[in-house]
Amino acid sequence: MKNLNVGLIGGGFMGKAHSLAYSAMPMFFWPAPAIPVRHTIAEANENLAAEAARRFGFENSTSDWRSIIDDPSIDVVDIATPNHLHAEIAIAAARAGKHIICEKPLARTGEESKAMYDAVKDAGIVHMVAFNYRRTPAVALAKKYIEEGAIGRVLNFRGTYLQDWSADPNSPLSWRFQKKVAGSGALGDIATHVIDMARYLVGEFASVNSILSTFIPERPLQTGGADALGNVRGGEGPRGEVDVDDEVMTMVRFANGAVGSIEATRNAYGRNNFITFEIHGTEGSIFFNYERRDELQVCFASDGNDRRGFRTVYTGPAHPYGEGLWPIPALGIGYGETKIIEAHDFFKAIAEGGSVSPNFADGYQTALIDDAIVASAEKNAWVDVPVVAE
Ligand code: NAI
Ligand code: SOE
Repeated sequence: MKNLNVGLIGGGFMGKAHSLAYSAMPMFFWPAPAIPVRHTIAEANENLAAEAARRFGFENSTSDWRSIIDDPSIDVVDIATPNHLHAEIAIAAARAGKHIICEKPLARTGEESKAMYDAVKDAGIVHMVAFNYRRTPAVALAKKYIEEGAIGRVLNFRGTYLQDWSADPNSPLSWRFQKKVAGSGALGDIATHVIDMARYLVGEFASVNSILSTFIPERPLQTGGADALGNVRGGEGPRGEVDVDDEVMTMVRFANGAVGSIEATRNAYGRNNFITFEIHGTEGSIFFNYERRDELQVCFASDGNDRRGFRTVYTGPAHPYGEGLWPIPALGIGYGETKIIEAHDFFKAIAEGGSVSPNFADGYQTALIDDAIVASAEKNAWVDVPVVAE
């Protein structure tokens, strides 16, 4: 069992989640495919970096992410910065031969994502984009049922990602509301998670017909670079322009003939991490809600007429990733577990010399879907989605 040295860039929300995953992965999955060593963490300045190293258990800290790229003892580069830095860091890391896990969205646009995908292909390293929600055991169970034909041919996918952390116009103008940093708003930030699950569960998108809206056009300027996710109100201070979408709605035609819809907003009072999908097939239906993520609701047409209806399967040892997680169903799957599973699958691919999904090809394909959604909203028309050539 090898030790693999990790250089983590960004010590905010995702820095915390990934550090937790590196420390806990061998505790859950034993024997571990490899042991992640928390070698170096980079932050925006020396103080933040030193604090992050202490807090997240890293041996070294730096305010210059390039020193991670230049360090020959680092095996894995983990990109957990705001979106505008993903491409530059990933391309440099690929050229240095590092394995890379990059947070979602892969980048701000399809063009940036393509450059990243080309770089990792040329380098022949293991690459992953961190769409972790597909690794919720109940979501992977839905995939298993679909692949086994339990709900027949998929006809319809109806997905949502609803949050309310930015519904208050006084929540600050974090980097998530700035196009030059984020690329897009609810689209890249949260709709992409549902797009990833739709591709995983149903298949490739053929075309989209979309609406993008910006309901809160300005917000109070925020101090500090990390996103407070609405937890700090801006009050009466100076305000700046929001130049990204607040809300996205899109209809989808899938290449296999299924149809669907996806909605995402961070302004839905009362919704927190309301990631849902309902999938209808010729032989049954599946419903998932991340706010009740231990559960998968299923209804099979083969059930007798007098007992047909949704029933709840609680995920546990009999289900995907069950061998590594908790010994009894419904003990509680959390956000952390999705990141621990993600780390496991990434390190397994490195240890075995294989590949893992979702990878940069998936991140690039998702960015092409995002670009098509933006073009569709601008044209007020259906737009075809190009497919990444592998
Ligand atoms: P955050 O704002 O909490 O943290 C970002 C950190 O990066 C900050 O601490 C900031 O100081 C640091 N940073 C900025 N410039 C840097 C530089 N040049 N060098 C080193 N560090 C630098 O942001 P958060 O929420 O952690 O988001 C980071 C990425 O993760 C984004 O791409 C976001 O879309 C993604 N994300 C993914 C989630 C998921 O469920 N997969 C959840 C939350 C975020
Ligand atoms: C904010 O909307 C956010 O942190 C997103 O950036 C993540 O991707 C999502 O999983 C949780 O919410």
